[in-house]
Amino acid sequence: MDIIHPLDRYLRTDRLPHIWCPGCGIGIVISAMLRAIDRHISEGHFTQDDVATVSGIGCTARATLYLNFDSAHVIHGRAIPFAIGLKVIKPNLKVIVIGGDGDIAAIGGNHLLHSARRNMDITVIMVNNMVYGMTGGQVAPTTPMKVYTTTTPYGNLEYPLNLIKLVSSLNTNYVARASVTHPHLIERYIYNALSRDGFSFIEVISICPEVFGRHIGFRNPVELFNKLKSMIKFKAKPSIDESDIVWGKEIVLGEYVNEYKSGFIKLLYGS
Ligand SMILES: Cc1ncc(C[n+]2csc(CCOP(=O)(O)OP(=O)(O)O)c2C)c(N)n1
Repeated sequence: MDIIHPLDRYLRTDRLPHIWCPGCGIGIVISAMLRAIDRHISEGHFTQDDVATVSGIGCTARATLYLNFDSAHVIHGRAIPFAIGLKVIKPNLKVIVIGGDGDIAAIGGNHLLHSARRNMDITVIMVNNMVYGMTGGQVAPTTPMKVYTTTTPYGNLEYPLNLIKLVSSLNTNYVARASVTHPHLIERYIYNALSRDGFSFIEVISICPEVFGRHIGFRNPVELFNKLKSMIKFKAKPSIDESDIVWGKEIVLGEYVNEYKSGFIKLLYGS
């Protein structure tokens, strides 16, 4: 007998099994995202047909292939411009971009800046596993200092981008950081992001056991998960000054920006 999960209606189950490695954090993010969307749908705020998801290339970006919404899987780094075009032409859609830290903050970093600056009415979920996962664990702009990656064999010498600080400095309505170690926060922040106009950004700290954890000595996903969990600290009102990520030190979760200014679409079409 087939077992039907209540969230199956939001998945293209015929596309399963997925490509993600055992212990990967992406599945935790996707299920939390679906629970957040499901809550909005059951509360009558929008319907499944009102949701569109857009992604570029990468392990995280692969999600749109499995999600049962109108979806676009576009080229690496260009999910945000595609999402903006979609939102401008179909302003009633809830447009969600999901991607890795490489997709969103490296090759796609310029688009992130300018969509945030415009307070463009889209939600960006960036799954930060601190490396380029799909291509084998190369250094990313988010890799913490001193960490070994396949392209930094003597440890990363570059100071990482702090996306919370960066996006918060722009004209955005919502900036939050969650972690796969605390899925209820991912769900809550995605729900909150989808409850407002303007630009919303959620960084989800994740684990890549295969090409991040294994390379720095974690022998299995649980060890890496527990290490991350030991670093996580939730704050109801976090300060941007405490949002830097240093591997081995506290990583502060919370809602850093939580505002309800008019978004770009209202300026464009009037209210
Ligand atoms: C224009 C272009 N440059 C580079 C690549 C190779 N590439 C594919 S995925 C990827 C990065 C993946 O890392 P991330 O976006 O962090 O996602 P993850 O796989 O870790 O979820 C790169 C560099 C590509 N597909 N297209």
